[in-house]
Amino acid sequence: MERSLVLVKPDGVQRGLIGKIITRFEDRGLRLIAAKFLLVSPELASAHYAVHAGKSFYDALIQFITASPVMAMVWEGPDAIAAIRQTVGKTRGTEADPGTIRHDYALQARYNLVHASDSPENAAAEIALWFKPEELVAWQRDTEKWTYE
Ligand code: FUP
Repeated sequence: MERSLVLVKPDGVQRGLIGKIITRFEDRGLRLIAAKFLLVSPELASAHYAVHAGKSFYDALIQFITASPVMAMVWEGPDAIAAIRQTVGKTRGTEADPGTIRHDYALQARYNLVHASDSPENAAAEIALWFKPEELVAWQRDTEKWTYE
């Protein structure tokens, strides 16, 4: 079982896509175990995007992620990291496969709607950055026994 930090970024919130994006993950059979709606501080933004510090797009990315609220979530399931990144699609909407969130709703890299953890190690670090342990809810969807073994 894996966990992933998923953010509906400011463009997704402003465009009213929170529900549609959550539905993609619910439909996939994944389990939502934490959620919060917040305005991201510059400190949280720079910690979250530390790996991109110094890159040409970094300053614009920090400005973007702090400009308007985000919906932060943790989703859980078997191979959740790969499954979620597959559903999200490649960074640029014009390169993302049809049927992915970024293909269906996005065009460019910065305005790509969703963040999703890219490895178990990064997921653990990101979840610890965004959520307290007690904010993660242990539960099971009754449909899971008909979705995966
Ligand atoms: P992804 O894993 O697909 O979210 O993308 P990356 O980790 O490569 O990049 C993180 C974020 O940086 C992207 F979601 C958007 C932003 N970015 C840009 O703004 N410009 C770029 O050229 C590349 C990434």
